[in-house]
Amino acid sequence: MNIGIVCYPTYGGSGVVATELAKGLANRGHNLHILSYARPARLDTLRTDITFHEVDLSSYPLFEYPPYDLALANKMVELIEYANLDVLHVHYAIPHATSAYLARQIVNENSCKVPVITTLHGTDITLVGSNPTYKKVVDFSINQSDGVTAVSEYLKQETYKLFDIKKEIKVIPNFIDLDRFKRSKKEHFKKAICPEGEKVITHVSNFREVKRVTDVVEAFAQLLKNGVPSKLLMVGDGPDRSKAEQKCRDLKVCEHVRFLGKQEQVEEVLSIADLFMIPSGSETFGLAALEAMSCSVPVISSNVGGLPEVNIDGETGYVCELGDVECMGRLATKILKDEKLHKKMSKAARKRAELFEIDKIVSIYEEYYLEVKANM
Ligand code: GMT
Repeated sequence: MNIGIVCYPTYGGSGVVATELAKGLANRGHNLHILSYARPARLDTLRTDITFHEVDLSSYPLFEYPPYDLALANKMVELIEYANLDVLHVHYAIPHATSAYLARQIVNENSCKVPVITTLHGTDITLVGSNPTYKKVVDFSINQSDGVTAVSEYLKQETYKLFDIKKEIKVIPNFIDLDRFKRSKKEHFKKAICPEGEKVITHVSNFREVKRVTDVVEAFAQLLKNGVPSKLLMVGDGPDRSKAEQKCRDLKVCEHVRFLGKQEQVEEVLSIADLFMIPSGSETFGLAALEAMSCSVPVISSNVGGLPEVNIDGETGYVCELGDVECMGRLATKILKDEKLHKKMSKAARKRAELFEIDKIVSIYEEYYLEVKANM
């Protein structure tokens, strides 16, 4: 098939899922076209079966805000017509699903019938989309898609709750490359960070408010107080980084915490981790948790959104009430003080990650494309 994928080019979340899906589909023999305003971070190798199309925003003095959605729709029309697309798959409802609707209206006049599939990832629904500023447009655009998928059961239910959706939403979870995200030997790195054999706790995110990075530091401080010699590695960067740094100073744990900034090879850091913390206030799936689990790292998460669908309480780690840092610190201590329990949870984490293996999930998307196309 000739498949168009529209996404944000971001380092994490939906941008990563969309780009990895494109690579997975190309590996299965399809021709992929990716549309975005910049080259996606994960589209890092030159391949003949994936073409990147940059959506160009020409500025004009009248436009205080250049209309990206229109430029995108125009690019979609070109692709549908000239690349002979079989499927147009947009990731994130705003504004991608809306631009796709417009593009399809334009090409329908030339009777090109290309199915539009929208994948909902999270904040497009839970935070931004339900805002009255966009709600009616999002409602309409989702209903106009020929196929709609969500990355977790939670997101599916939340979408039905927040919007007036008449379409059946299919849950297709996020996925993981088990060969890339596996534990590898990084003894020299571990020794440099933990010269006394301390435990390693990690957190990976874009440090947005919703990630509650200060909760990570609070739970970690508790772990130290409970007598577990450990180091905290904070990977990523974003608006709340200075709040997290301040929290370290307030709790006097700075010497045990390292802020590593954005890292391309997260799996290397995860390879020396003993525990992963993700205390988010909203998380439709939690790809970062899945990446950790794939590297055999047990997870302590909050109980919000899709996190409990990924991290199974008492099996692959523990799930605590949102904001309950005492619970997070206490259960982190429990895992790290009990070698047998840690080993059992590490194994279970990897085993659970295997259920989300990339090839399995990519073929579900492939079948879904064919099903939607056949029903048109
Ligand atoms: O979490 C982020 O800040 C990025 C965000 C996005 O929109 O790209 O990620 C969302 O999509 C990911 C991929 O499906 C999910 O794993 C994340 O849980 C989800 N983030 C939120 O719901 C906050």
